[in-house]
Amino acid sequence: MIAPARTSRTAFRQSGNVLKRSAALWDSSFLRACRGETASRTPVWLMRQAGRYMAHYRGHRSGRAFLDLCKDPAACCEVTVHAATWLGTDAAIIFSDILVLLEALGLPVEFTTGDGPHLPKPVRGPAEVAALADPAQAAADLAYVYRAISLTAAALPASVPLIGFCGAPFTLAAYAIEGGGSRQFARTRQFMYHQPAAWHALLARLVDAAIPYLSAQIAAGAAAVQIFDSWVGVLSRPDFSEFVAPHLTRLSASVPAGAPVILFGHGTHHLIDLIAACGADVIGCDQHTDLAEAWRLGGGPPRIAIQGNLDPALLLSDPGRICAGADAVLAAAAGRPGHVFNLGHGILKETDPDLVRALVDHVHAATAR
Ligand code: 1CP
Repeated sequence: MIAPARTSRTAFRQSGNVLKRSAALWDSSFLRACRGETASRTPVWLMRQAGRYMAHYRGHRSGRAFLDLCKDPAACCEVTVHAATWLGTDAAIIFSDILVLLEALGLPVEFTTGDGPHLPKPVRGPAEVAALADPAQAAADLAYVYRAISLTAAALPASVPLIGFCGAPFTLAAYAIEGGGSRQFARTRQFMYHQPAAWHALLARLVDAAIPYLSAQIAAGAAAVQIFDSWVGVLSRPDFSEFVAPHLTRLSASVPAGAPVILFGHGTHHLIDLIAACGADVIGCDQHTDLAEAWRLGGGPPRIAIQGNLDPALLLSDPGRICAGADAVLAAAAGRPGHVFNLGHGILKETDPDLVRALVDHVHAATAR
């Protein structure tokens, strides 16, 4: 069964922050597509568009810890604006990380060894859930994110919306329980099956913090929000419905009207209808998801908009292969209103930035209407 949309897309109100940035923003190709409306061309932005593949980013990052960069609003603004303007994307995503919310909730996060985060005080039972910081206080402690957003929203071109974000309850819980990244999420699922009360209490606490966190990002100037459920694809449909959907639904429903909600998951092609029923305006699809099928399962345009889904590994190839891959994504979208072009997951750090810029140009040229 398909749940009603969180709000009627056509009834999106021109809420505070949108008004601040005028009709150019409201009419931007990105926000039009999120509302399921036709746009002058298919909007494009790319997950991890400001990241390690870019020399400019590496320059800001060198000699400092990753989280120190996240806590420097001027540097976050600079990195975000540079990536969006250099690439010519139709939206920017604020430079930050989903794990800052866990840190604010009292779980220290370290980025010391190689690529992955490490959380030295993982959540293993009800005692650690009860010891988490007050959710409202945690959101208030993230003032550096709101400052970065207000600086960035003011610095971006008038027609380029800024996307705020947070981690989804499952993906945040997985980092909190595993104490870092994982392949199988065995501890997470053991926790879920054997300590269901503590599991639901943990996800409720994460949502209690994410609600004021996203609201404050929107108040600071974010025009849309993306909820990253990067790892929820490991769950079966029944487990998603039982252990995740009620929490994700409460989070999506709490986002102030006017700011579209993008729900992104990786490996979630078997969950698309269930994710759509959680109340997203836009479903972010990975490269293994059939876009036409995603639209059908989500209720079709204009009920749902779809974001995706070029394989990020294709950007390691050559211009001919990349353009052919982009054309295949556009053919699957078939000109439906409400397509936001993106990758199926984040840009890989080995990617040549010139090829990324060529991809953005190609999507624009191929879809000018
Ligand atoms: O060494 C470095 O410079 C750090 C690399 C890095 C970067 C550039 C990390 C560590 N995070 C980020 C930025 C980031 N993270 C952004 C903003 C930049 C942009 O998109 O342009 C965003 C939206 C995120 C969100 C994020 N962090 C997610 C969800 C997206 C996804 O990739 O699925 C996840 C899972 C994280 C955790 C995280 N942070 C960093 C890494 C390497 C990881 C993944 C670790 C793992 O595999 O478990």
